[in-house]
Amino acid sequence: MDQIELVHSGKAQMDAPLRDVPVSDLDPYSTEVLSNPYPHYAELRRLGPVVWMSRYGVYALPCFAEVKDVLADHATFCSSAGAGLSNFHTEKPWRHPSILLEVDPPEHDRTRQQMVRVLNPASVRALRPQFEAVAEEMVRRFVDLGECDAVPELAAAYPTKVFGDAVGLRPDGRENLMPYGDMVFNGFGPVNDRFRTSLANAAAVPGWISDACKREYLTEGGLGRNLYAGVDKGEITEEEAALLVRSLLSAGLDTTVFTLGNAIVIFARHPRQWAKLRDDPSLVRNAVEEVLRYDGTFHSFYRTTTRPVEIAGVSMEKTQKLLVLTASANRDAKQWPDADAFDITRKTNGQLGFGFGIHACVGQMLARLELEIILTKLAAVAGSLELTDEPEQHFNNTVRGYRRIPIRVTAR
Ligand code: OVV
Repeated sequence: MDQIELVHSGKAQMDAPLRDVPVSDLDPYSTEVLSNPYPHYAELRRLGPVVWMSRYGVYALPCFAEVKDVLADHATFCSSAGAGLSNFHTEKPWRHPSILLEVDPPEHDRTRQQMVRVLNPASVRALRPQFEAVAEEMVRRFVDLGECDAVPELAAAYPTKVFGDAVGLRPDGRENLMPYGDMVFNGFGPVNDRFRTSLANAAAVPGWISDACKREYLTEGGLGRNLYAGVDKGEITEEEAALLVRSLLSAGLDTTVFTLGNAIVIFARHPRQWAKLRDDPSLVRNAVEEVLRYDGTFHSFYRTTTRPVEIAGVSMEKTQKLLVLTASANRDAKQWPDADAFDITRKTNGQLGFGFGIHACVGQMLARLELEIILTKLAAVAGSLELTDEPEQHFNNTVRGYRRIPIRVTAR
């Protein structure tokens, strides 16, 4: 506990208890690192599987094996102290903690079960016809435009429409969702200017979100309203149902928006891979996994030790925050041959873009469906994808994506 008090204060003596552990003063949240984190991840992996991050008083895990081991052991490496840098046992969370992400078993199993009741293979399968119909029209329009910004025209427009409809949100007000996601994902990092600005610039957003989570706001038959069936069965409270809807709204939109944008940029930069996908659309599912491995959206989160423990020979105390670098693990050459190459035909099994273990993305089937449908339609309708200018990154402490993607698309 007392060690964690120091975590946010960045005191220099935090490296005092350490011996024989590689140390890095890298700031993973600096604009420079976020611009292109991969060389920095490579340097962390070179230092070792456990690296003391002296600025934040946390151990970083940049390698595949240790990331997977830690995520597999939720009893030793818990989520209830928060999935971000802040320790909920010693610092006041900026919002009510997620009752899905930021809890441990047995509480977690109960809420996860409620989420799976509404979000499961059958319910996701049922969404496909509607998702395809919207994609058909949107992708055709996008290709007809010839030259445009792919973010508003496709990457942001598609999930906002289909995911918003699936949850059962009203059409108006959906512009609040991306700024909210921005706060949530910045909130997993330090209280830096980036986080403060995302809160300050959108003061009305959390209020809109909390209204949108209420039973009476949500359309009958949508995922959100379906969560309230658990209340009627006496399995959760009305407040818990609202918080589960909030989880959908927090984690479900900007992640898919950014991943779609990332996919478009990656394929524009790898025309041979794009040609391969157009020639063989059966590669689309693996292409989605490779996008998530190669330049995925969710880059990192935290776990907290529940007891003294050793990882790869490094001993640590109880209540130690661990920076779990899934995006670095996805580039670890010990796991992935030619890890820095984007190859939609490679074996992608085990990529960690959706996490791993009991907290692995509960919406991953829905995300995959959106990505698969858009890439399939695009491969059928579009010829070449060509960036007409450098895409502009959207900087966030935890998720990686673009806010502008100037592109020229030819028809097939
Ligand atoms: C995985 C994730 C990201 C952001 C928010 C949440 C979950 C949540 O449950 O609120």
